Amino acid sequence: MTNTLFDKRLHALREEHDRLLERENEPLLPGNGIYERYRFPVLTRDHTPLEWRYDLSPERNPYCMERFGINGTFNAGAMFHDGKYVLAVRVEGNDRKSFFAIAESPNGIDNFRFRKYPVRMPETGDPDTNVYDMRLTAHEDGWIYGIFCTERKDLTAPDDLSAAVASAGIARTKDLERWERLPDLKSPGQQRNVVLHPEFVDGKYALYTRPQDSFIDAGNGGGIGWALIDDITRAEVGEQKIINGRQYHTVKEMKNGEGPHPIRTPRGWLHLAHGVRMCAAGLRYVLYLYVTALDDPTRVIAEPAGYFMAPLSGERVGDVSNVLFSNGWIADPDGRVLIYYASCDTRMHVAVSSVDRLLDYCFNTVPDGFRSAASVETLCRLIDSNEPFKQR
Ligand code: M1P
Repeated sequence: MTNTLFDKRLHALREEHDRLLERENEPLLPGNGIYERYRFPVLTRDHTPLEWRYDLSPERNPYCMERFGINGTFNAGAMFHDGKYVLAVRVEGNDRKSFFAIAESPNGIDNFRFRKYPVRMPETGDPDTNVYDMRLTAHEDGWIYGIFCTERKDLTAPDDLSAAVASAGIARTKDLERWERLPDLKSPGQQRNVVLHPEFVDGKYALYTRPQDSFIDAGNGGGIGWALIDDITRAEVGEQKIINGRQYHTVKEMKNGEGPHPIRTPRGWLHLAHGVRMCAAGLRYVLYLYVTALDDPTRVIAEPAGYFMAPLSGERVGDVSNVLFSNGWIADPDGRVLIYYASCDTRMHVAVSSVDRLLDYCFNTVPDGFRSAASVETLCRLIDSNEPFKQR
């Protein structure tokens, strides 16, 4: 017997899904000159394949209803691989569990499609409760590494059902399909936002870390740390140096964390990070840039004041409001930079810039003066220097 309801619904779902996946994206002009945001999110939960969400048998699913709900697609690692722009997306189900799935696009700005299956990430002897926020690094050792947060129940607080422990999971692959799980990073405290530097430093692997006192709180120290690792197959943080700290009355007063691995440029390592501050509405996550020296990736040589990107308009609404987060960007050989950022732990967007523009921004934006009067002086200097050009 035919099931008209089922057929009608499936037809409508397929049409809508195809339309969404094929929709062309467009830059929002004129923008701020530093980067161009694009009009449409590049990935939402509606982009996930219908085969993931629906049982397509009219007998088993006569109402054609969702059987596996997807809550969000966000915080994606990124790289160019095999001729495609690839995102290692944090997909979160309605059950709150996150997992990774690879989505690919021919141009990096639209037409992203998920591979047939999500990533089957091997577990360690101590199974992860939740995994998320993978940073991809094509390391000079020849492997592609995925470093991500693995979260488990805090067994020292059995009665506190929200007490958790965050550590860095480490996996590697050659094809983004088959993953070899390595032991988790051993660290004196909790860790999130751990990122592998793409080159050896003094013959060692180098990690950007984010030591934290508890699951949410960065604690008293905090900041973006740096640790050298002898053996990535048994990675252990020994000495940890804070290279980009938190600071009172800045966008990173509460905490910060490295985004994707930095891009090597002629003027230094270009870093993208997130900064968090507290306000009446709760935590506010924004993105900022800084540059470190080529001969010493731990030495900051430029850091513009304030944020580079903050949530705007529709980006402000989502599961965890007031959040921009980025753990993926791609630098094309011609200098174009695609910045993949997530809004409100819900969806993925792209903004486009170039290495030249981002360096211009970093070296020519005045650093934070830490006082209102210093900001006013910066502004007045700009107004004065604009005097001769007012009629242009
Ligand atoms: O909810 C905002 C972000 O919170 C965490 O980031 P951080 O460790 O810097 O506080 C992460 O859980 C991240 O996934 C999330 O987007």
